[in-house]
Amino acid sequence: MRTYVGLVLTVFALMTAACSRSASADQPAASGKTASAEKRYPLTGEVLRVTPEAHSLRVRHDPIKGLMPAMTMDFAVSEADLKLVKVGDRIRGDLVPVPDGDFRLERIFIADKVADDTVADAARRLREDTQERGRKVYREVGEKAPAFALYDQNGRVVQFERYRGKQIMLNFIYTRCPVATMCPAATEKMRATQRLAREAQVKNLELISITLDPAYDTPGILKQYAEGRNIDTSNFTFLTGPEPTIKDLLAQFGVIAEFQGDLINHTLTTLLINEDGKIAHRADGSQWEPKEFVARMHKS
Ligand SMILES: [Cu+2]
Repeated sequence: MRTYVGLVLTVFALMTAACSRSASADQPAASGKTASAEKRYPLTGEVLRVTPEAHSLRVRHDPIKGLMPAMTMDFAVSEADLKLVKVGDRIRGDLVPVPDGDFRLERIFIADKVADDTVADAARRLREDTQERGRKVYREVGEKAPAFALYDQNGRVVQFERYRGKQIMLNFIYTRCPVATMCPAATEKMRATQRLAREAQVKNLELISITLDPAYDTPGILKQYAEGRNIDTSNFTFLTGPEPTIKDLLAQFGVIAEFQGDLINHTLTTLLINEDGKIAHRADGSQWEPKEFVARMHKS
């Protein structure tokens, strides 16, 4: 445990240095922090029309408290959110007034009471578990991985239990990571592992990347990330969800992440979880090899 903490702190120090350098060179113009300073109204409604050319959604929305009654309106939306929704979907999102009197719709999720309850329930249980474990929150190799429920890149709920009987490769990334050797490289290695495992006849592998940045990485953003990299999502899933859940998972899996504006100084950890939900192997840092992980997987 002592060695582990030492290692993580060293890696973290290196990473902090690496990330700070890029922070000044590659500061994104639109900051999430700025965006959250705008007035936002929670909106729910049904999608009536999707117009990709105009980046616009027609939504019949429910009454918006303190702003307007129920009505049908066209909203400007991001490319990422356009990818997520289709006509007939119930959605929820943030309505943001823009200076010219129009409205933008941001952070769109598929609205599904059962899914949302499942996520909230799992979040509460994970929170309790994390608090109960206290200083022993970190899960060692050989221990069970913590259960969770999150949203995938299609906006659907994914429960950890669904992966029973599967081998899981799991890591944490964020889509805005500007450090080529960190998240972008990690995603490439996950993809390489996916391919190698298939060649090695590993039939029950699932790859999971959980975002470090749930405030920005909505299902639509994750979908855009996966599509933009041509990732085969048949067994490679990107997950997001409530911030406390992400924090609890980071603590339990021993990953350190700290915001610096829009950038996140973070460590990298890649885990292999076996068919019984136990942590079989972990690699800290970016130096792991896909073939090492594939060698540890059960072939069938
Ligand atoms: Cu990163």
